[in-house]
Parts: sequence; C-alpha cells; structure tokens
Amino acid sequence: MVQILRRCDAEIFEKKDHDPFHQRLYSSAVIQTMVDVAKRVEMMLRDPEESVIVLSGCGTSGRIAFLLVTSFNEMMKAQKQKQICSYIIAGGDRAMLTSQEAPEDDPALGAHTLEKICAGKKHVLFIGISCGMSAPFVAGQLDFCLQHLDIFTPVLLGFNPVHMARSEPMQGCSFHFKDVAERMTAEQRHEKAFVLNPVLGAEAISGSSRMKGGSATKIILESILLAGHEAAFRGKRTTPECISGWITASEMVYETTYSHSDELAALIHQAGESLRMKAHVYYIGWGTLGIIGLTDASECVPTYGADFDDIRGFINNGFREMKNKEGDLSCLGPEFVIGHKDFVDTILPSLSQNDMVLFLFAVNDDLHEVTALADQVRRRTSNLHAIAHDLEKFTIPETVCNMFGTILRITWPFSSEEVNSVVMRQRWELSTKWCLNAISTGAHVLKGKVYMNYMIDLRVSNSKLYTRAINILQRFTGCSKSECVRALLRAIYSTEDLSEDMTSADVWKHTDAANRRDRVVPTALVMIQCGCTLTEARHHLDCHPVIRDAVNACFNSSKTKSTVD
Ligand code: S6P
Repeated sequence: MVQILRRCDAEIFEKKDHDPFHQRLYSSAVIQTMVDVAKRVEMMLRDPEESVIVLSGCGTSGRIAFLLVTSFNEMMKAQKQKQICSYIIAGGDRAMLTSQEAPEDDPALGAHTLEKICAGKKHVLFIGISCGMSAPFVAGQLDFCLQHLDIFTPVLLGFNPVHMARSEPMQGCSFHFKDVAERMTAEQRHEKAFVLNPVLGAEAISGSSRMKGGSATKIILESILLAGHEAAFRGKRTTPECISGWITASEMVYETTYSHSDELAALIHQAGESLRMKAHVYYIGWGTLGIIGLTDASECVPTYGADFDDIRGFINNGFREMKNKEGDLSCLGPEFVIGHKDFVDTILPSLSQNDMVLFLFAVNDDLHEVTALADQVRRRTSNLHAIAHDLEKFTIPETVCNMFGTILRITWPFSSEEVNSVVMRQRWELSTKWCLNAISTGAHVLKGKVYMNYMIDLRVSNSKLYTRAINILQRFTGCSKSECVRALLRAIYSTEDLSEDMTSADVWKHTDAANRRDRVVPTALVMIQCGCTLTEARHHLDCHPVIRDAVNACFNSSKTKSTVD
C-alpha cells in the first residue's frame, strides 16, 4: 500500500507539458497563474488597512484553508505586520473537527458568509477551494465575487479541467458550478479572475480528495502566499522560477517522507490491527502537527463511515493552540474534546494494549512535555509510536526516541537557523499529512472498509456523496440508475415500501435522512445484488462484520446462483 500511495502521490509532481487539455502543477500556464495570484497577494499586503485575503472551502479544503491562514497570520504577527488573512469553512469551526457535509450544498450560505467577512474592505482576494470543482458553497461565493469585480478578485482552485466541473443543479440556484467556472475562465482573459486547476491524477481511493487534493492545495497556496510575502516585504520579485522553486521544495518533502516506507508500513499495519480489533488509534500532536492529526482523524467519518472515536486527534493546549475564530468549542460534545489534558483525563484511564497511540512532534516542540506524556502512556500500553521531525544539526535525543515502539523519524537536511521558520514547520506539516493519510487510509483498507478502491461505506451526507453512492451502486451491480436509486432510498428510509413523499423528495431531504443512518450503501448493494429484502440485507451484513467480506460474499453467491440458473 505504501508503494501504491507513493506512486499515486508522485503524480502531483508529474512534468508532462505536452497535453493541452490537462495542465499539470509544473505546466507553465499553471505556474504563470500562480505568479499572477502571488502578485495580487503582494498588492493586498502593501495596502493592509483596506484589504483582506480570504481562503474558503468545504471539508478538507476548508480545514487546509484554516491551517494556511493560521500559520500565515502567525508569521505576520511575529513580524509585526497586520494579519490580513481570513478563512471560511462551510459549517463554521465545528466543521474542522466533525463532518459537516450538508452546508457544502448551500451556495447562498457561502455568499452570505463571504459578504459578512469582507464588509467595509475595498480590495478582496478571494480564493475558493474545491478540489473536485463541485462544492455549491464555493460556487455561491465565486458567483458573488463575479458580481462585484470592482472589489473582489476571485480565484478558483481545483483539480479538474473546467469542462469536467460539476454541472448538477444547486439548491435555489439557476446556475451550476461549471457555469461559474466558465465565467471565471472568461474573466481570466482580463485578469479579473483566475482559475488554478492543474490535474493531479486520480486519488488512490476514488473521490478521497483529502489526500492528493488536500496536499496540492497546501503546496500551491503556501507557495503563492509566501511568494507574495517575500515580494511585499523583502523586495523579491515573484517569477515563474521562484514559484517552481517552492514546488520543488515540496517535491523534496515528498521524496524524503516516502523514503521512510518501512516505518510507514509498520505504522499502517499497527493502526489496521487496532481498528480490526475494534480498538482505537489516537494521534497526540503538538502545534500545527496536532492540527494535521485532528484533520486526518475527522475525515475518516465521512470517508469510511467510521465512528468519531475510531481514530481521534488531540493537540497540546486544546483550542488555545488551534487559534480558531470561534474559540473553545469543547462544550459542543465529545468530538470537540481535543486537549492532551482531556486525553489524559478521559482516555488514558481505560486505554488498552489494543489501542494505538501515535505522537506527532518536532525537535522544537516541548520535549519535556513529550517525554512526560509518553511516560504516562507507557504505563498503560507499549503500543506507543511516533512520527518525529528534526534537523541534522539539531536532533531529538535518543532517550526520547527510545520511548516509542516504531518511530518514523525524519532528519531534515536544513540549517538549524531554519528551525523556527514557518517554512520549516509547513514542510513538517506536509510530511506528517502524507504519513497520516497513508496510515488512516491503509488502516481502513485493512479493516475492510474499501472495496476495489471505492469507499463502499461512505456517509451519504450531501448531494455530491448521494450521486457518488448511486455511481458506486451502478458500477458494481450493473443495474440501471433508477433501480439503484430505489435501493438506496429503501436503505436510507429503512423501508420496503417507498411512499410517494419519499421518492419525490429532493436530494437534500434524502441526505438529511441518510446522515443519521449507518451502512446505507452496503445495505443497498446487497439488496440489489442478492435480490433480497432490507431485513435480509441487514442480516447478511451482520453476519459479515467486515464490509468488504460482505460485498464479496454477496457477489460470490449471486455468481453461484446464476451458474446454477
Ligand atoms: C474528501 C473529504 C470532503 C471534501 C469536501 C470538499 O476526502 O472527505 O470533506 O473535502 O467534500 O470537497 P471539494 O472537492 O469541494 O474540495
């Protein structure tokens, strides 16, 4: 799996410049657009009182927006400059830790949130992120910008060609995402808007854009923001060469990270074992590495239909460290209890040997704190491991490394002066993201939550995922769309007899109901494939707790049946 993921992620950096329809990250047109956008960042930074840069997205795209804005603003603060970056995540800050897929469907909400955040500003650089070029929330925002081009410069970041942008109707709208993307392209000719859409190749798990899509979002936007910053404050002109230089630095992070494939494979194996035994995986991170952990963990719920506590993240100092707009959200429920102290108080007392604990830290984090917490964990379990970053001239002491079973330790070839730089930290974040994406994906594959590269047990919580569920059913059963829709609705509404109200309801009513139900897609798949009732399908799934086994068994039995017939 590590080797497959390694090859898959390599496609982000592929240098094929001869395909006119599919621009890659290194294609000259993409680099030029990045230069153009970096120049807009420079302009905003030179006029901080009147300007704001907004990064916005849904799900992972919103989480990456948050992370980038937080670290860029921290850098500005440290250099006593005005913090002019802001983030929007569909569903608000709670969406950083939990799956809030429904607000993604609401274009009016997107536009309204953007309008509020930019009130009174004369210049707004708006970067709307939608990896699949599909999120109505972002389309609503881009449409709003296109109507106010005197103030807004909209940028669309995604990883599909414009002609493949989503063209399904959006809630309460006369246009769809593709319309907006085409209008953006038209405005790009007058440099009033920009579309940044290199293709990255398919995701390892179909549709899991948190992986390559999320990594490329981070790489592209960090390069743009840093280039703009260097131009505004260090007089360094933004050129295509300097943008390619930033990308090449990320490629080096990719190479270095995957050169530790043995340790990575060991960690995937360990996490898979824990999930298979119905135990847990806990990421205990420091600073922004903690945020990477929280993000990775929260994404397993919509992707694999996981429970929130299958894989969970914790960060030192909890919400104080997150520095999110809405502050401490811990009163919202157990998913929002994220501090190390909370881990010690609520999880540690019942931690078992089957639970895996994975520390995420770097040499400049508080190593006393790391040691003390590792000591406490070791008193309950030896299933303690780490991903740790240090530098050739500033290494983590062996005594600390020896506390962990498997330690994926990456010693980076940078000077010790870089240790506190934002750039160094961003590289460690990217490296940690690659590792955790591999661990949580691999562990769920081992748990049997993936069937032939499809997230067969996804939560059907918005219109994109509803369409994806039908596509999955059609692909595997070969049945007509209408048959698949009926089976899906029977599973969603938990009934054999669909009423007129149910079949005629709109997709948002379906997703609202589906969001509260488990194993919706597997149930529908078994019903279609085995031609059985809802109760029989559920019974079949109960007999095969591993989803992939359940699906395999029903395909095998229908094969046998048709041979006999
Ligand atoms: C994907 C993740 C989702 C997406 C979200 C936005 O792995 O589970 O939460 O990030 O749906 O997608 P997009 O294509 O608009 O960036």
